[in-house]
Formats: sequence, C-alpha cells, structure tokens
Amino acid sequence: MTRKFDNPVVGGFFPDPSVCRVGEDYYLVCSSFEYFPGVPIFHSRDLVHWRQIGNVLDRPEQLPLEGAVASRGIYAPTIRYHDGLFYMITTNVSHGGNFLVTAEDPAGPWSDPVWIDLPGIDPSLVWDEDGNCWCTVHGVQLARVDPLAGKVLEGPWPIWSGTGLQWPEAPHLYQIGDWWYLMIAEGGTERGHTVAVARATHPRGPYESAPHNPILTHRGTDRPIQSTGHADLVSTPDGGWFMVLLATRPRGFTPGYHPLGRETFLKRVEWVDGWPRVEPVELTEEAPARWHPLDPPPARDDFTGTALAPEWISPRSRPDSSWSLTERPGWLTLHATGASLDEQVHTFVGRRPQHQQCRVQALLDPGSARAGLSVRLDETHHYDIEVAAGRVEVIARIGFLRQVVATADAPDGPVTLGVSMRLPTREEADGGFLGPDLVGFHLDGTQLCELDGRYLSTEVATGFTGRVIGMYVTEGTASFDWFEYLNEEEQQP
Ligand code: 6LW
Repeated sequence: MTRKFDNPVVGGFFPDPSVCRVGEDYYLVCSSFEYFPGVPIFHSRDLVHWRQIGNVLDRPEQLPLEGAVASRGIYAPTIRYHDGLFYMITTNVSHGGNFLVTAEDPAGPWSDPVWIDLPGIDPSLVWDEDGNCWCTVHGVQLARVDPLAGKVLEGPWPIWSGTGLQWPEAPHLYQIGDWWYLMIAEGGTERGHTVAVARATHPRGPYESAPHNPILTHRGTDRPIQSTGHADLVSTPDGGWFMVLLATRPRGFTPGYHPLGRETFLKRVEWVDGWPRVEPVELTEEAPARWHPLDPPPARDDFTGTALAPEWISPRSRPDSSWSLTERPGWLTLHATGASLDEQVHTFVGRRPQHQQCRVQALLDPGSARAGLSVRLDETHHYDIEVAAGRVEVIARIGFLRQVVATADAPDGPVTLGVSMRLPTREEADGGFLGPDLVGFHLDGTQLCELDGRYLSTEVATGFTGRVIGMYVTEGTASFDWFEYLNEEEQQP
C-alpha cells in the first residue's frame, strides 16, 4: 500500500522553509518578518508530520525589530547541522543584515547573534570535507567564512546568476557524490517562481546549468498550487530525496487570492543522469517510506502555563510589561501599549491560521478596556471584533479605509468572541462571490457579519506574510480565559 500525505505539510504563513536531517530527525525553520518571536522551528520523523518545538529567535537581543514595517525584519533562514552544532543563518533586513545563531539543542536555547559582514539576503551554509565553511547569498555570491567568529575569510565572489530570470535567490549548496549542486529560486516569489539548479566540481565553480531548468515551476498553469519555489533538499535515512518548498493555494476569482500566505510543501525528488528531477507539486503526494504521525495539538490554550506556547507571535515585540499569565492565574492578561492596531506599537498576541476553513473562539473579560480579536495581515489590512464600553463592533481596515460594519450590545462580564474563515458554498460561488473565503465574526455564538476575505490577502495587501488571528488590547487591561482554534477543512464544500 502506498501511503499518501496532504500538502502543505506546514500550512499557514510559514514561508521560505529550510530543512536538515540528523539521523532520523528532521528540523525545519521558516521566515517570520516583523513578528516576535522569530524563525519558528519544527521537528519531524517523516517530513510529513511536524511539531513546532520553539522559535529560534525568542529573546529581544536576538531579534531587534523596532521600526520594522510589515514584511521586513527576518527574511529567509537556513538551518544546518555540523560537528554537533546546529546553525541557523538568516537576514534581519531592518537591523544589521546577515547573522547566525547556534545551539546544541534545536529546541533551544540558541546563542546570541554572530553578525557576518556579507551583503545580500538568503544566506546558507555548507561545509566541505576539509572543514571549510562556505556561505551563499542571493545573486548568487559565495564566500568562505568562519561562522563562529562571523568572519569572511575569502570572497564574496559571484558564482552563478541563474538562468536569466529576475531575483536569483534562496541559494543552497550541497556536496552530493562528485558534484557540488547549487539550487536557487528564480523569477520572484509570485506566480513566476521557479527552482533552478547548476553543478560544479568545486564550490567556486564554474557552474553548469541543468539542461532541464527550471527543474520545478507552476508558472503559466492553472494548478491549485502556485508560486512553487524557494526549495531546500534533504535526503532520507533510506536514501530517498525530498525537497521542502514554499507555495500558495490561491482561491476565488482567477487568478485568485491566497490569504494564508506562502506555506511549506513537500515534494519527492528523483536523480536522473546526475541531475535532480521534480514533478509538479500535488495537494496529495506519495509519502516517504517512514511514517510517524503525531497527535494534533490541543485545540484550546487555557493559559494555565507559566510561558506562552511557541505558536504565539506579536508584531515587532512583546514586552513583559504588556502581558502576564500570573496576574490572573489561568488567564492571559494583556495591557495596552498602543492605542490602535493601525500603529506599529500595540499589544497583539496571535497565531497563524493553518487551514482555509477554521474557527477561532476566545473568552474575553473586557473589564473597562477596549479589546478584542483581530484577523490581521498588517497595520492597514485587518478585520477586528472589538468590545468597549458595553458595545461590540466589527471593524474593517482596508488600506486607507476604516469602517464599522456591524455593532451589538455587549452583555455584562466575559463574552465569547468568534472568528470563522470558510470557503463559499457552491451556491454562493455560482452566485458570483469571487473572493477566496468569507471571514465571519461572532458574539456568544451568534454571527454578526461575514466579510469578503480577498482584502486580507497578499494580492491586495502585498508583502510576504499571511494572516495572523490574535487577541489585542488598545485601551486599559483585559484578560482572556482561553483561545480555541478549530480546523474545519474536512467540511470542504
Ligand atoms: C526571501 C527571498 C524571497 O528572502 O523573498 O521572493 C524573501 N523570495 O527568497 C522573503 O520571503
């Protein structure tokens, strides 16, 4: 029996994936842009079932993001393992450029940053048999480095500019057999995205482009998966090869909108005549030989711990003064740090929705605060359900427009706020609804309204991130007893 798995293997705003294997264990990291903590890290035993085990950059001194506007901050990371140490190298495009951190345990703690004076983005590391460490950055440029000292020893030199498409980036170098393979993304991370490969007998080249480049692209197709690119190769313990890559699942009126952001997909790779060959990426794929399913994470966070779980993220910072799990045991208490979600500084604690159909509920004790739930893409594209002074409002912020679209009286005391994301029914779609989904807002189980989801998608807001649904306070102090996230994708129309 051939086992199958469903793509994406890590759904939701988890772009620019990088993977490494140590024995039977795989580790995967993704970019995180303006969010703190940054660079989520996952563990798997089969490349299909992943559990987030932390965030590599979970201390402010590792992750200065002050002033980082939407989609800036942390760009693409690379994770590698060498000589008993894990390395994560990435770029903070808002503060300092390229840096790396190291750890003996991938779950952390990771070291303070070691900055490395190399230009460009998308850094990646590889070691040769003599122990030399080589670093590639977009363009593609190569340097010989001392990673632990953050020193450039030789270079950088331009080694390959790709096949001529724009943005040769996401370069990873691999020594496989007698060859050094350089795999890159080209064409930009939108619909023209591609994966290309070249090979040489030495990291410095000269490089020979694969005769069948691009080895992977979905450009010019009407496939349900688009923008395939930014791949990283990994071998399995039984000698197979796979790649993780980013892609999108656009829906709605052609060419469609992708509200979840760029997600992490998995694809088998075959080697033919010394070159990697990749078929188009499918929503259902043949699984790797080993199979280690995981129990789904608990749907509800009751905030009974002493630390926030790793999936919780905040724009730019989450100062200790803005949140507490001890002020009111069993509740997450949030203190306002900014008067509006439209501003760079505000108190928001959220998680990435990972399914095209899902439902969030949270029990809020608003007290005398202004607080609620927000589905955000960035400071100028978010839908909020907000409680203040006994009133509930659903507010849409789309670019320069801000509109209260529904109101209701708030009962005294704690209220259950809800957000739903659902695909249109066949009748709605046939009736002309052309957005990717409908975003519903609920008060104590009663729906107040549903909004067109296209305005909270990258095609409208632009950028590199994806939706994040979270709890916020913009005046005073409020507490949340629990937050529940339910996957409702099995109820696909
Ligand atoms: C990433 C680069 C890219 O560093 O966008 O379009 C940047 N491709 O590879 C952010 O995802």
